[in-house]
Amino acid sequence: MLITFEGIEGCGKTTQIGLLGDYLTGKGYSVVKTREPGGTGFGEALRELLLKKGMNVGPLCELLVFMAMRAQHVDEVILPAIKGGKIVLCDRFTDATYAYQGSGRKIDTGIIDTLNNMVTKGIRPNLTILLDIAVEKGLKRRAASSDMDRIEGEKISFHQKVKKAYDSMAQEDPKRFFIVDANLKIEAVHDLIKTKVNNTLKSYGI
Ligand code: T5A
Repeated sequence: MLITFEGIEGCGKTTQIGLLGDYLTGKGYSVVKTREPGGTGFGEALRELLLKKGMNVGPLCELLVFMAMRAQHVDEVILPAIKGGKIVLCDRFTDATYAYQGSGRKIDTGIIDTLNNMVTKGIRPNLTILLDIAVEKGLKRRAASSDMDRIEGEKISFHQKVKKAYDSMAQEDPKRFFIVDANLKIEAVHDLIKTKVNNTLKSYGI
């Protein structure tokens, strides 16, 4: 079972993955919490370089590095965990590439499709939680917690394109996407996610 968390900067993914992970573990499930970019030793090391403020990284280079990291992440962490019957909670996955590199950097979707299919080996999220919040509000929250990185520091128009892409993907695939109002209090967001995840697990007989 693969559950991914997506949304713009500062939408609260990390907070909610932490809460959901604790909740599911408390219920006796075996849970793996992971993230992209990162999730492996190699990926976490590259994450730092890739997001470093001031680093000159072109769109194609950025895309290929994200994909290289995803290939390692799928092989080393995600596939083995799924095969082992675990619930994988992943902070960003394939949708982030369509939103950021596709919509934000204007890279052709066909190229992203091909690379995503190659590196994921056909793995698709069973459920994607999209935390929905206005760009300005997300960035404000993000800026209040720590320094902004290279991508977070992009212009507001970039982040608006990213949000628009997430909204379209969720509209096109309402079965997989669950949109949550991320303006609500942390506990209220958690409650909505908990209910949805419980129903999803039930529907899979887990
Ligand atoms: N990326 C990634 C791509 O471009 N392409 C790709 O293919 C992939 C996989 C790193 C970057 O990588 C890019 C996108 C990103 O720019 P990241 O790991 O998601 O991605 O970045 P992080 O810095 O870890 O995450 P964010 O900063 O965006 O934050 P989160 O995880 O969404 O939010 P969180 O939980 O850390 O919360 C932020 C602040 O808000 C508060 C929290 O306490 C915290 O202070 N908060 C709330 N406050 C009020 N009400 C609520 N409901 C709140 N929820 C959280």
